[in-house]
Amino acid sequence: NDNQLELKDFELEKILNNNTVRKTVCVQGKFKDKSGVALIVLEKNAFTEEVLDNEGYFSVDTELKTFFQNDIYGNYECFPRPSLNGVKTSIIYPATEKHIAKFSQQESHIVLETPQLYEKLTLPHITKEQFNLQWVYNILEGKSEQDRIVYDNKCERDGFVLLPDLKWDGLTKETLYLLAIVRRRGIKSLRDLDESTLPLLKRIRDEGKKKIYEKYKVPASQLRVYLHYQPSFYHLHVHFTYLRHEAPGIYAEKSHLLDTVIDNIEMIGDYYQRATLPFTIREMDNIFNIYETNGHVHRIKPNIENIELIDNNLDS
Ligand code: M7G
Repeated sequence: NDNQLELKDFELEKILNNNTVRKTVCVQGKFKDKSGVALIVLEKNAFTEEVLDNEGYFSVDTELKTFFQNDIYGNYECFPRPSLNGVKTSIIYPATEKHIAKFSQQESHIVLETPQLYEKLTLPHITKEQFNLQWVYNILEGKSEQDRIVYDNKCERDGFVLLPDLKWDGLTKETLYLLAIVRRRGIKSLRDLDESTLPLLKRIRDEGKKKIYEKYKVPASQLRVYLHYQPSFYHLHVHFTYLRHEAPGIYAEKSHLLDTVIDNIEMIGDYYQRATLPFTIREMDNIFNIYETNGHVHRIKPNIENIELIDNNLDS
């Protein structure tokens, strides 16, 4: 297949982000003889309970290279069977400037979005430019990832599709991560939720939890069910992650638990149209320029000491 992307054809240009705690790296480059920028995200897989048994790390095929041994303390590098060493790989091709910004390490800031600022600055921005939602429509219309769907409620008004997130292999319970994508179009984000969407939200919560228990045996009490604000994709979706898994994006400044959202709306029907919602923006995002121009946030200036450090490094 001519369109098949092969890693041997990838020409690395730049490391956008290297997270040594998460053991992930995002690199930018090109595929040989292809135009357009490609991003590749590599992530070392989590340990699963299966690979820790005798067939896995502690088997005759495992090689141990000694760094040092001192009294009762030993330090080694372990080379397990090659089949255990897969690296989770995501390729985005062709990638846009917005994808490059999304995956780059950069300064971020919190802004307080009042309803007025939402109308004046955020809404025009997300209406004008946002990530393409084609992948969402492909799922809803039965064109992609159909074999991954865990549950499909086809009700046009309050239905949704539940399936593994892009970031999850769909197998490793330890890193469980599913998405519920609503069927109804036009609900952009948390800001649009009100009394009229309560039945939909409750259905996602109740049926989502039930289906995840049936399929993965993770009880409802161990699921973290939440929405992001701002999301990357403005078609309403809800994240389901395993409480013990520190999934990316579960920070206080980005996540809103679905139970809290439902409760807020039950108390005050138009809560999310009246609330001030804090969210983070990063300096490479276009929306940063908009909030900066209007005086709501200021770019971090590189300070003199840092510049001297950079100069010194260049000399040596
Ligand atoms: P978000 O809150 O809009 O933005 O979540 P975030 O990426 O900043 O968290 C969108 C979610 O959709 C993320 O968890 C993505 O990993 C997931 N996602 C993105 N894409 C392009 C796909 C896809 O093609 N398939 C699936 N199954 N999930 C995706």
